[in-house]
Amino acid sequence: MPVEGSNKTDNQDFMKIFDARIERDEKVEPKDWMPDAYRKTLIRQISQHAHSEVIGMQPEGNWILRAPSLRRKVALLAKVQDEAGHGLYLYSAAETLGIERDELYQQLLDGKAKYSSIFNYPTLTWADMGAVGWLVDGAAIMNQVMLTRTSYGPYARAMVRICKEESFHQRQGYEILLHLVKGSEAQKDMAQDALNRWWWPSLMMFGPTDSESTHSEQSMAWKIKRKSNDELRQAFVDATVPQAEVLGLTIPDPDLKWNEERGHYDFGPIDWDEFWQVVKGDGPCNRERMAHYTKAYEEGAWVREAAMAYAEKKQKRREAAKSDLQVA
Ligand code: FAQ
Repeated sequence: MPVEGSNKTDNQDFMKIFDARIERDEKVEPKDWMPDAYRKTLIRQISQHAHSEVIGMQPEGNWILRAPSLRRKVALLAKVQDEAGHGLYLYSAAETLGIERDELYQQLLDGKAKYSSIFNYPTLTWADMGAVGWLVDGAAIMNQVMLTRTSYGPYARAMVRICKEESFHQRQGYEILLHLVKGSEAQKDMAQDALNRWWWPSLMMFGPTDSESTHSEQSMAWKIKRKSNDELRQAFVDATVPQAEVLGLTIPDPDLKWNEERGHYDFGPIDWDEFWQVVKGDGPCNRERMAHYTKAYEEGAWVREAAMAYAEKKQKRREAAKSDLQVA
C-alpha cells in the first residue's frame, strides 16, 4: 500500500485516483490509498461511534434488573447486548484503518475521544426505557441509515446490520410507551415526563448546526457524511412528531408547528450552551459514566490477558504443526 508523503508526485496521482473513486460512488477499502486526513476523520468518527455504543449500554443497563416483567427484561437485555455488539463491529471497522483497539480504548479513558452527548443524561424511571428506544435509537437510525452509504466500505457494511438491530430497539422503546399511555394516569404522566426530558437532548445528538459544524463540509465532500447535521435533525423531527401524536403525548416545544411552505415542522431553538457543556464533560452523568467504564475496563484486564495468552498459545501450536509438516 502506498504511504502518504512518500513522494509528492505519486501522492498527487493517488489523490486523483482517490477523488475519482469517490466521484464514482465506489467504496474505499482498507488497502486502497487514502489521504491521511480522510483516514484520521474516519478513525475519529468510527471510534467515537463505537465508544457511544459501549457507553450507551449504561443508561439502559441500569434498568435490566428493574424491568417490570420477564418479557420486558428479556427484550431490554437483548437490546443492551446488541449495543455491545455494535461497539465491537465498529472497533473492528476502525482497526482496518491501522489503529490498535487498545489505543482507541486509551483515547476514551484519557478523555481524548468523545462519545455521544446523549448518554450523559440519567434514566430516572421505567418510561425512560421507552423514550431512549423511541427517541435515542430513532435518532441513531436516522443518522446511521445515511451511513450505510458512507464512502468507507467496512463502516458502510457494519452500518447495514446495525441499522436492522436499531430498528428493533426503536420499536421496543415505542411499544413500552404505547403500553404506558394506555395505562393509568400516573403511567401516562411518567411517559410524558420521559419525553419532556429526552426530547431536546435527542435533537442535540445530531451535532451542532451546519454553520457551527467543523467537519461537515469536508466529510460531505468525501461522502463520509451524506446528509448534514441539520438535514438529519429535521428529518428526525418530521418523522417523530406524528409518532408522538399516536401516543397522545405532547412534544415539549411551544414553537413546534407544521410549515406548509417548507413541507417540514418548524421547531424552537436548541440550547447549544447545554450541548457544549455536556460534550466538554460537564453533563449530569459524565463523571459517573466514565467512572463506571474505567472500573469495568480495569476489572476486565484478566479477560484481555487470558484471551491474548490463549491466542499466543494457539499461534505457537500452529507454528509447531507447520514446522513438523516441513520436517516430514
Ligand atoms: N455528542 O463537526 P461536527 C447510538 C462533536 S449511537 C458529542 O458536526 P461530525 C446507538 C464532534 O465529534 C450514537 N460530541 O462533527 C445507541 C466534533 O468534535 P471533535 C452515536 C459531538 O463528526 C442507542 C464537534 O462536536 N452515533 O446512539 C456530538 O462531522 C441507544 C463538531 O461536530 C454516532 O456516533 C454529540 N452528539 O458530526 C446506543 C454516529 N455531535 O471530534 C445505545 C456517527 C458532534 O472534532 C443506546 N457519527 N460532536 O472533537 C456521526 O455521524 C458524526 O460524528 C456526528 C457529528 C453527526 C455525530
